[in-house]
Amino acid sequence: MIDFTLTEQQRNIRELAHDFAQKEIRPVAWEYDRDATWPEQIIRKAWDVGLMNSQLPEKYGGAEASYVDGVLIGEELAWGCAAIGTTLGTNELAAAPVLLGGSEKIKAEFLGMLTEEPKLASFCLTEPDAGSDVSAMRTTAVRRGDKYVINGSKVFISNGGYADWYTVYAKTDKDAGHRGISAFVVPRDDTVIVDKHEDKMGLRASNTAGISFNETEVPAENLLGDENHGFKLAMMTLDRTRPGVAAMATGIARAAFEFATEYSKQRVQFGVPIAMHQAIQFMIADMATEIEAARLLAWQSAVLLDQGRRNTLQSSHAKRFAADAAMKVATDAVQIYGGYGFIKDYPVEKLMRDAKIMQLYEGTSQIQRLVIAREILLPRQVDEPAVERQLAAA
Ligand code: COS
Repeated sequence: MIDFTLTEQQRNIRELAHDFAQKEIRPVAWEYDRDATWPEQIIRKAWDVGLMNSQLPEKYGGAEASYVDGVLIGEELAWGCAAIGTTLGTNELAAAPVLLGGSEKIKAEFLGMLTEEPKLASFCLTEPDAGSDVSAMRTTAVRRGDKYVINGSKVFISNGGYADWYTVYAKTDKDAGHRGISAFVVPRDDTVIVDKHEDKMGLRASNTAGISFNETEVPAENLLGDENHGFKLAMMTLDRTRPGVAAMATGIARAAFEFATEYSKQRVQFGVPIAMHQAIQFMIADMATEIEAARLLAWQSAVLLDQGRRNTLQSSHAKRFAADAAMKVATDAVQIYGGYGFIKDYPVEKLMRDAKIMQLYEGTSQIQRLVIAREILLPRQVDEPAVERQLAAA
């Protein structure tokens, strides 16, 4: 049987996230967007009520929330503000490879750090010359005795300027392509330099930094999984986090849709509210359908994860569709507002700018299509639980 009814516990989680978005995020979202304000107070409050790190296992201080819970939270927080939603969700992205490949000691130390205090962690994969093409990364990690020494620069790192530790991908074998990448957990120290805080088109209250590692030493035990298995760890991480991005995109789309629908009932042109014009009704109808479809794809990709099944295909379906839907819905919301949609006195231009990043981060819409095409034309046979066991045992 297929049943899309949420359980009472899921409804409660969604309500908690919605109330938080309504009371704590929405009132400051547009001001924080204008000034690119770091949402420090909101981080503390979200951490206090359990809206951060919720998916971490109980033994490391998390709430062991399901992936479905994660997408419910993600949609509501992004409905409040996608920049603040991203800020609150980034710990789960950084934590995923640690959960997949870290030893018990490493998990207890680094995941525990996030749940004991409102600390932040970042995921460092992208480099100036290695965006979609992960294998082109140049950061290196060289083994010296019982340590690895990391050198290189990462860009577009969410929360990078404020993180206490980083999941860092680096080449341990420069000539082996994707099979020469390893993942490490790297505490912040004096050798970790925040090069730059990006001034962005949208998602402005989120911190996006350039980070460089300069002879950064980490103990060999900070290697996640086996040496040279980092690429798979990154892909498995993205399978787990792209449903959350799809949910956030759905949240942006829903916010734009609600504003535009309300506006269409108030704005009078040709003697009637513009909602009476079929041209507007059709736009509103299409927006509503796109949002429903985006949400269901996000839920499906999360359900598979909760069932312990591989979701690469569904994760990319969800991320691609929801991101493109958010961009279209937010653009149409601006269209419904007409000229007013284009000015900052009205709420929807921010949503259009925020929607754009959904088509870019955690894999562009083109990369999602590449993954989808490969999964259809050349399906990979991966025994993922076995991969996870192997990683966990390493
Ligand atoms: N889970 C587990 N393993 C995976 C996997 C997944 N989802 N996807 C690929 N792999 C494995 C493959 O099975 C293959 O394994 P072998 O080495 O045993 O053959 C290996 O990884 C390489 O896969 P593939 O040939 O598909 O790699 P490509 O270099 O062609 O890259 C894309 C694949 C383009 C999909 C990948 O680089 C990607 O996702 N890029 C976007 C990165 C991104 O999202 N960046 C955003 C910043 S992170 S916030």
